[in-house]
This record gives sequence, C-alpha cells and structure tokens, in this order.
Amino acid sequence: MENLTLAIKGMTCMGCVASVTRVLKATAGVKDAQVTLQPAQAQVQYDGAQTNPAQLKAAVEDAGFEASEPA
Ligand SMILES: [Cu+2]
Repeated sequence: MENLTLAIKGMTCMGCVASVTRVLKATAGVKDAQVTLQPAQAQVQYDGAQTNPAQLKAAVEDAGFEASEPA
C-alpha cells in the first residue's frame, strides 16, 4: 500500500471535503482517503498496482478542484 498527500485548492466547506473524499474513494485501488480543509489536503492510501498519483490528481481535478503534490 502506498501513501500520497495531495495539496488541494478550491475547497471552501465540508461539502467540498465530502466531494473530494467521494471521488478519491470511488477510484479503483484507493483503500482510504482522509481529506481536510485545514490544511487543505488529501491523504490517500492506495494500491500502486491499480492506480497512481497522476490518476488520483486527475480524479480530484475532474471534480472541480486543483490538486498538486507538495514539493
Ligand atoms: Cu464546499
């Protein structure tokens, strides 16, 4: 199992947090996703054989938010 932290821009309320959590958990290979407003980020545990950071980032962006891996 791998861990990824994505910094997320555009979340303003718990509804946004729920949306991001939902799209991440709906992605094949994601075991768990913890999304917080403060700091605005998502911590994702995933199976690297089924998905990857680029797909997870794309899932968040498809939901209308900006995601980036912290430098
Ligand atoms: Cu919101």
